[in-house]
Amino acid sequence: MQDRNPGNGGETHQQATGDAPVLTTNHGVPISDNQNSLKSGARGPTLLEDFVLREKIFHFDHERIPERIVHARGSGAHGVFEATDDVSDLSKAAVFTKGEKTEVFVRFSTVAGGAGSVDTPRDVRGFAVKFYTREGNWDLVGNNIPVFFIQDAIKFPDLVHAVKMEADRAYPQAGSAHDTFWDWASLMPETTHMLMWAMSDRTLPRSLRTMEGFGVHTFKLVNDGGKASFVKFHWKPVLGLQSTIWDEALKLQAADNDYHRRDLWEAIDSGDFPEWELGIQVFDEEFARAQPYDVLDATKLIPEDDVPVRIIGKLTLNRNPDNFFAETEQVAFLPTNVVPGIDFSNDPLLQGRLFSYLDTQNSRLGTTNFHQIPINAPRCPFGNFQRDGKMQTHVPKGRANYEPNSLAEFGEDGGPRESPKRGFATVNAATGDDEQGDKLRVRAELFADHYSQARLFYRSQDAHEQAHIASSFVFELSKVGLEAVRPRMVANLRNVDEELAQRVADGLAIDLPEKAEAARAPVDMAPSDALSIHKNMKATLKGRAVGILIADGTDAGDLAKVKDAVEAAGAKAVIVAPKVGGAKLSDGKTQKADGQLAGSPSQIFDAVAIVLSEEGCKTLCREGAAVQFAMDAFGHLKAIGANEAAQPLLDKAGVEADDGVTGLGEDFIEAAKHRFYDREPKVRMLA
Ligand code: HDE
Repeated sequence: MQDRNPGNGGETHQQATGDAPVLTTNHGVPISDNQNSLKSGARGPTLLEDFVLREKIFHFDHERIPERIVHARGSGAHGVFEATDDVSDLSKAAVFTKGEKTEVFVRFSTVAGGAGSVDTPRDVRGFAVKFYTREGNWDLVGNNIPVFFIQDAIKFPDLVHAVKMEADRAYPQAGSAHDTFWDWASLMPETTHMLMWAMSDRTLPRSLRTMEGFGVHTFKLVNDGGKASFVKFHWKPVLGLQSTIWDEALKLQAADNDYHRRDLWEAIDSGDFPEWELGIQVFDEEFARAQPYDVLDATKLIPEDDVPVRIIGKLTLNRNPDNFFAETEQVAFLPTNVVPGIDFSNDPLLQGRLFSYLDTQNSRLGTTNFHQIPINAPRCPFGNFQRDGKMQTHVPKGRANYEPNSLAEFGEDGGPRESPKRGFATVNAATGDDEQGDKLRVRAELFADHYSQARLFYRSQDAHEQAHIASSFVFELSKVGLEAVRPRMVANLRNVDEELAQRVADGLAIDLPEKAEAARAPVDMAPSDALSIHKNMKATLKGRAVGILIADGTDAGDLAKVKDAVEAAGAKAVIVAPKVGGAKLSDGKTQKADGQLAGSPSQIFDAVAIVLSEEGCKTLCREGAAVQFAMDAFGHLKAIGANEAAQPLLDKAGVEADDGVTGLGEDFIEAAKHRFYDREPKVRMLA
């Protein structure tokens, strides 16, 4: 008989792990050896009869399920939603009862990349919330941008095919800067408004915790009396808005593929729970009819200046998933999941979504019973006469699998019954979107205005944001190989803003093309501060991270002072040193590092402090990663606090004096709450 691997398997293993439960097969048979397959002789063939081996490999071979066709890359978290205002005059939904707490699961995502792609491409972010309400699940499946690329669901497959990696070459991954996307977008003027958002820093969020969320479509709220109002949903991050800039986002891709996933996980893990306020914009038919846009058109928003956002609740994410696959991967969001008190509008994009999401879960999760998977199952009691199907886990008792039945009269369980009083009833009140007419493949008249709100968005940005938008168009269109696409896109932009079009044309070094003919002449709308990131940032260090670069000889007192001040202001202080084991400080003690310099570049921080001795600075001036650390912090418009001895490193990195370059005192803590956009023309040519 051959020996087992010494120290592994069998009784010795069980003894070594104390009270650990016995490893079994999927069918409960105890396993004696999890290290060696069954062979005919030590050097002989493996035997087919080894059911332990076969089951293990069989299961492993099928571990992957099809990834989402869009939004494949995502990160999730559990939390709670608390209703904070009384809106019973607007909606009868229990989830909105003041004081009501509802369990939620949220999944954030990028759109274009595969499940393994990076967290920080220029891309729209998904913001999907499943509310497990006591009247069933409500899924608000939104994005971090309040409008969308297209107006009608029939164009969705074209959009997705155009933006994802090109069909023959399978690149680029997770990016829109390529031929097929811009070929298609430049032929589709209705994309223009969304393109303005996509080319802004909205698609480069600093953290999932510092971005807004939007339900996008117009929905309806319905009160107890059956009265319906139109509504748009908004998520406002308590930390305020915060975005990176393009060069930083590019470098983040190299520094940390999982930048957003890690940030979300670590924030929750450390008890720094991410929070958003839920807001609503409510309006009626009369308002809707008076606007120069159609409220059923998902390429249009409702300016907050016209209909202010009313805050009605708070979302807190307070628990990381126990298992990524079981929860974040298997969660199935359905825009069809509404509850009594919330209803759809006739937005033709929303109407298409109502089919797509249910359908896709069957191919993704492989069964119509996906609602039984724990992350998808309602937390309230649920039951009906749907039966059987693949992976059925419920065991319904009795004969009642049809309705009506009179089995209860014979002492049997007759099963559940419909409830006209409590049940969901589609709202039938006139709300301005329930028109009917001939069967036509058309769009409503105002849908033809593709430029007014794109103009509104551009003109609502500050000068720095406008420069970023123009530069993003230049960057993306410069990646396009089909040259005719560039002037075609600029021709559309002339309808948005002549100055923007000229900047993009100059950036591409092309002549300004003829203006594209607009299907409907754009109108001027009053600029809105709510559309700008810069006007909605908060001067705070809460939720942010400050990197503190040290080396051998760093003054222990100086380091302690800056670290304490950063932490007192609510930020995470992350010590970076050339060696992860730490640096020897002036007091002879070793200070451990949280990150090694080469793996902790300054782009992963919101601000940096550099605390060096003269000797330490001399050494770091010969270390490219240290010079780059300071150079990138400066280039990414961040605050840099440094002591005098660190000056040679700043000089070598080309750091110039400005309001964002400070000593290590209070002035640094103040500066670290900001980005220094005025610095940008010094460090890069923008369009
Ligand atoms: Fe989606 N979308 N979508 N979408 N979408 C999916 O559903 C679809 C649209 C959004 O974290 C898919 O379960 C169509 C708008 C998010 O699991 C799929 C149309 C908005 C997520 C699908 C749209 C979204 C998805 C892929 C045009 C913002 C990720 C896997 C009619 C309001 C949810 C899945 C998660 C996912 C279809 C347009 C947001 C294929 C047909 C507009 C956040 O069903």
